[in-house]
Amino acid sequence: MRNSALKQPSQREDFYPSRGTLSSRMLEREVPVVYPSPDRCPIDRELITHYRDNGFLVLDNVFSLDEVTAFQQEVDRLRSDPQTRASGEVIREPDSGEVRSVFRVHQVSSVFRRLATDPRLTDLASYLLGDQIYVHQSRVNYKPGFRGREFYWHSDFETWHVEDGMPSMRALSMSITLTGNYATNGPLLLIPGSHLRYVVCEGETPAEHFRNSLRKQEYGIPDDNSVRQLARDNGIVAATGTPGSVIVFDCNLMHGSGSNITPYARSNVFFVYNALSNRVGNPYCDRPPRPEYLCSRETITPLAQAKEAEQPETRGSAANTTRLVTNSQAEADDE
Ligand SMILES: O=C(O)CCC(=O)C(=O)O
Repeated sequence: MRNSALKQPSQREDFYPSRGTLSSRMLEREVPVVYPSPDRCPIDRELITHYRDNGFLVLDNVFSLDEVTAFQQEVDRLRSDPQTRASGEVIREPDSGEVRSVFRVHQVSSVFRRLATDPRLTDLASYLLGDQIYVHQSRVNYKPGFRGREFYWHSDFETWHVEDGMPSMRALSMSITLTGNYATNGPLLLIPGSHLRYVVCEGETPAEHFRNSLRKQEYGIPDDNSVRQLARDNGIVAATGTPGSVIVFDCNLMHGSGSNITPYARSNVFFVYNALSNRVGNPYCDRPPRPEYLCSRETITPLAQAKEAEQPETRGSAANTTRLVTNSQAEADDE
């Protein structure tokens, strides 16, 4: 097992090379998915095993409808707030210009700052990562009805490693569903088990890649054969859920989502938790680091300290009900 401690850039070996002159191939993951933790396990151990083997979990009814209503109101406020819209930290739909993503919500919104430090999320994240944690990135993805565009297949870790300098796979995302995520309105699509393989991507990282990649990603995406192989081995699951559910997924899980042509907007808020020992270094590509709103580099606050600074208004158990999503269940959800 490799030591994932951050090395100085000059001595730093790149265990997950990608892009540049490399051709596409798959590397085996060599680091754990669930790290040893001295803390009490906040959910059933069966669910931890499911997460370890599949790379994701869907937890239902974590947040109440009243809480979700407050989160939705905050998304509406942020999307129409002139200061947020002018901040350069907002991504618009390529065609319609509608706001697609708002970044750094854990810093610009007190509602989402409290949510990012809510123990229902952070206890599980720090348990799985076996370390103190901090928010590497946060964003609301608002996929409007009718013309909400897709997010093409990718592993987040590939981008965070190459463009942000995240050394190892010791990070995860939690996506809180703010609307119904139905099989029909562009839910997250996940390839179970794909977190155990790293897909080397092709192509030189363009200058200021983030300006286009967040609207439509064309570099740092897997080749068709790799997706075909991963899907053939493990299938594809649609992570559906009622508002207030939490989708937890490993940083290297292959995922994406289709466009939304239904009248029903699909919106989710994402927090990416990284282990403190896995802080980012220099990017592994030959480009300057991405801006702070996409990757915490200068402002890293361990969440235990953030919690002391501001207590969440509500506390509760990790999840009221939980669900193991299998391929057959995803198919049943479609009906
Ligand atoms: O919101 C989605 O459907 C996908 C989001 C995603 O994959 C990402 O932001 O990395």
